[in-house]
Amino acid sequence: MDISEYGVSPHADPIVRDLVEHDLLQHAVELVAYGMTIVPPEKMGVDDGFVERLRGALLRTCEKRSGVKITDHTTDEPDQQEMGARTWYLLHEDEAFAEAATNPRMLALVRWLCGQSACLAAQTWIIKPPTKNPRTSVGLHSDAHGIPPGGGHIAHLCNASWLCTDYAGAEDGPTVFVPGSHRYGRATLPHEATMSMGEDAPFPLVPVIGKAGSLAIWHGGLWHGSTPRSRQGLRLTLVQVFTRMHMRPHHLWEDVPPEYMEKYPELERVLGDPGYPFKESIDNMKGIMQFMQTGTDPYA
Ligand SMILES: O=C(O)CCC(=O)C(=O)O
Ligand SMILES: [Fe+2]
Repeated sequence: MDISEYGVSPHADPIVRDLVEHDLLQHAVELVAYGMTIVPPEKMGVDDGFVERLRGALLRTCEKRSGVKITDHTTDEPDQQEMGARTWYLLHEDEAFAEAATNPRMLALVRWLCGQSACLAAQTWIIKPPTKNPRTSVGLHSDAHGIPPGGGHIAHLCNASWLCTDYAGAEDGPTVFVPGSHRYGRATLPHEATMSMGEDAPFPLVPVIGKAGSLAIWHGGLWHGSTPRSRQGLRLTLVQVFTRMHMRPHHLWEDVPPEYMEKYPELERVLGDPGYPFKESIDNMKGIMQFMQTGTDPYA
């Protein structure tokens, strides 16, 4: 018996059929059980050309925006700070970003997590040289910024990241996950964010291991961070955030008369000045940090 053939769940049926057709059922199960999965390139239907196009697009955009020229990503080691300032808002920069956002097998997994109405919310990159200062590694966090405790188990958003270089082991300084933490239903508290992710980590951690061209996809509420990189050259990743429709604003409030703003100062706050939406860079970090606090405190 194939339940999807009964046609009584018109939203779920096409997703289930896509997952079956593309041999993605193991990955769908891993997303439910662990909150994360890594799909190898051969199952994503991508060839070496795709990874090369995407890596080229990342390197060109990085050079255009930061002036940092990377001629050989396997040996060059530019300063991370210089490359890390204007990493967002990529779609218009290169067609490879549109290709990456619409891979049908990726979308089947995105829709499995976030439903048929899932929208692309953001694209950004990680270009990671060897770690000089371990404190600059990314601490444990959830990507579900702003979802307060009590937000439940459903994925309000997910992260669908294309690995653009091989992640072979700890030397690559990979993303690491706390499997099952998507069920905790809250972001990490400050002391959890700064916890060690080495041998003495208080949570069992699973690293991303996969070839370039793999997709690492996770439930937005899953706790993760990354460990220091020791390998020569750069780790390159295209990060994509997909959200459910309810995460989008109804209005952008672009036409509010300035005299209203002056007369009703509270408008600035209630119309939302949290730092979203933004373009290439986050220039309103203060607002975003406050917004992230709602991940652990519903009154923030
Ligand atoms: O792999 C990393 O360095 C961090 C990744 C991360 O936190 C993310 O993509 O949300
Ligand atoms: Fe993250």
